Amino acid sequence: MNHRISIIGAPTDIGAGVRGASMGPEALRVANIVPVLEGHGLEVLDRGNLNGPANPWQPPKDGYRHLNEVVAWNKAVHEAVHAELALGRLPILLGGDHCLGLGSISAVARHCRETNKKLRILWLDAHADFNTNILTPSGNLHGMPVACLCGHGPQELIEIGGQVPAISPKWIRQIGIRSVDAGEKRFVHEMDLEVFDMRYIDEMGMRHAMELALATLDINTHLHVSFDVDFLDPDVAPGVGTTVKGGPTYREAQLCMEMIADTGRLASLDVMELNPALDVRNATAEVAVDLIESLFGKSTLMRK
Ligand code: 5AB
Ligand code: MN
Ligand code: MN
Ligand code: MN
Repeated sequence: MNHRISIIGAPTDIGAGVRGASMGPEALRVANIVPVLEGHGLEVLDRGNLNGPANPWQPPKDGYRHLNEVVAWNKAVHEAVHAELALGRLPILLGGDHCLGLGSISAVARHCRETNKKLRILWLDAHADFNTNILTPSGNLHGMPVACLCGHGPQELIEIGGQVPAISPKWIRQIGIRSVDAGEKRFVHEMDLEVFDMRYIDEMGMRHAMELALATLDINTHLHVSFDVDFLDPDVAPGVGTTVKGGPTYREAQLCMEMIADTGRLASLDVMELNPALDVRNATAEVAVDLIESLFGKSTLMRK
């Protein structure tokens, strides 16, 4: 794995339905994300925070809330993530709400085109984030980034990566899903997304789900993880705007991260949707940092 890490903060809640994810980057810094990674021998550069428009808190127009502002933030994220990849570094995007997954992953996809790499995306989330302006119950763009990446969304957003669609649905594996809207569900099936939902994890276990999600990676694969903190059960991670009961436990989430680390292929990461305004003494930020530590190779005594 690349040992040169760049932290990029994107302090906005522009795509969310609840305010507060804009404070996520700072809470993760307060929870010691930089020294914890340095403790594993990684070289960490904190690039500070990106800038973008304020949240005007308006109702949706044509099925989208804050589309212009979401485009501006995603352009900034796209350029920042792409610049770190071009320098041969491993970007960690600290959100910010999950609409920014579009900017981040479109940058990763562009880098993979430029360097002839295969891309595999793990989407760790309670939600599929596969809505469109027709299907969405809310108009919130944090519920739409996966659809946008696959080419279904407003032109000015889907073309940010320079190629439409930015990715193929075949490159994605979704894990931990347990809240999908009715129309969104039909669309997920229509596009044939590979989803390891909570029912699958209950029946087959996290280990089996991750074995399949990580199958067929090879030396030429760029592995991107988009970690929505609401992936976790609200008992361990209350500090998110859209909690959904029945998520992975702390141990299941650790195993998920450890199995990703074992592949040695992790090349970029998003840590999204942490909402310090809803957290309890920064506990969710600390859990997120714990899990990120495992993702970067913290191991128990059994492995070296
Ligand atoms: B998140 C919902 N499906 O579209 C919608 O937190 C929730 O980035 C989306 O996964 C949650 O508004 C978006 C009801
Ligand atoms: Mn999400
Ligand atoms: Mn979510
Ligand atoms: Mn959320």
